[in-house]
Amino acid sequence: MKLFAALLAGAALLLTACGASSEATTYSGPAKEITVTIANRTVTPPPGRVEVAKGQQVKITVTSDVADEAHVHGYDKSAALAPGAPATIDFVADQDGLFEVETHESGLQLLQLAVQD
Ligand SMILES: [Cu+2]
Repeated sequence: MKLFAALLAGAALLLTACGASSEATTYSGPAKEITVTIANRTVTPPPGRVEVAKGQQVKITVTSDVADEAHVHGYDKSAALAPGAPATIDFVADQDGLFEVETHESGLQLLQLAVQD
């Protein structure tokens, strides 16, 4: 019984600590969903800057008409692209800065991710 009470107290402490630290830093808005299509080496929408809040979840969905690899620089996240099949790179933008998103086989720039506090 004593052990059980100690475990409960420990769990309560952990919960308190967790709540306190996440309040200051966690972005609570919706995920940023970005959709890019590549056909005949043309990127749609045309490559541009996409603004994201630091801490925001980002989902980049890429569909290419040829096999390729999409890559988010800085975060170093990538996804293999099969012809005509959408692939999603899903991550939390926890570092600020300007990051290129590109394809490796075709060498196209898809967008620039601008992550700001
Ligand atoms: Cu790259």
